[in-house]
Amino acid sequence: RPLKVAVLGSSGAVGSELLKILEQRDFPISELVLLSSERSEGKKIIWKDEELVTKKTTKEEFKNLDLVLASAGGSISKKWLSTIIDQNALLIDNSSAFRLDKNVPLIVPEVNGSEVLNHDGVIANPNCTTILLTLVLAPLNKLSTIQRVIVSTYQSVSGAGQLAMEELKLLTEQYLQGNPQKSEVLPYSLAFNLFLHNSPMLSNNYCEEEMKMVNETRKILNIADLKLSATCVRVPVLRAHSESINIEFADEVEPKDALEELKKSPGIEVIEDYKNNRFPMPNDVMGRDNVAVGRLRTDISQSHGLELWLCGDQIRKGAALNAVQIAELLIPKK
Ligand code: 11C
Repeated sequence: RPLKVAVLGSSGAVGSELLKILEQRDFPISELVLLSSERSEGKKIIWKDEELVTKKTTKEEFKNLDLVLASAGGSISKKWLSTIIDQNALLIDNSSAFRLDKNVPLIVPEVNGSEVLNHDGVIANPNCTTILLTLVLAPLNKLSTIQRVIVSTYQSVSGAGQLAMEELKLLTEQYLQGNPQKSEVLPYSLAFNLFLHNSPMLSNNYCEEEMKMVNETRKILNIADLKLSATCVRVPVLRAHSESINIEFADEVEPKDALEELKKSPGIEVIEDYKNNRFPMPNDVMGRDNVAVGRLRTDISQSHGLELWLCGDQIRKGAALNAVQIAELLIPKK
């Protein structure tokens, strides 16, 4: 039967994409409830030719819901969790609040979709950089066991939300007009600039985002002691993340074998043209579902090493699409 679904955080960058994807994929919905903060209440949104209005999130609005897709931040998800569970509804949560909890599956459908049923009312959607990374690591791990991963990210501004996207456009215009730029959403202006990821710094001198990549990748791949080190960088790109990935395997993995494996893996496409020096770019994947990989080459600095590059739309596969794909795993196939 079609489900009564709520989108919590419906006016944000991920929330808006969730609505688009639910429509595009014809997700079976009997009623869609758009929940938002008080600030964004009353916003009119056209969904499937119908005008819906965002409502302030109150207990009342959760009545008889089957599914809540949340993208309003961890504290909001935590606040409403017991209400959602009381309704016997399922929460698919895009925040980091529950990701490492033992009884909360952390799912990338193409990688560990089989774990989706092991939940007590909450399923977590991983961090965007982690989703893109694990999508590529999982098939390669079949060729030879992964020993160590070094990853550097080039993260778009969409990961910091809708307002940060608007700020990048504004500050770029101001830069071009020769005006001083003052950033209010992000700590520094990203216009013609980049900086190390703006998440809180931890005691080991990795930032939160970098440690999310470590801990979440271990959980999704089910390799508790996977050696992984990440450096996360924010770049002036609107909505697609890129990653440079160095993998050390137990045995030699030929780039052509890795490429063949990735070509047949769902959600991945290869863009690799050495003659013309043409490899994935953020613009190739913007607004698209597939993650693009390329530039596979043997690491000349060590044995059993492989280098590769990927780009994936942060708002789609990095967030909203992955969440909807998780929900689709739970509905009977047509
Ligand atoms: C970014 N990955 O690009 C972040 C945003 O834990 O879901 C999402 C943070 C998260 O800044």
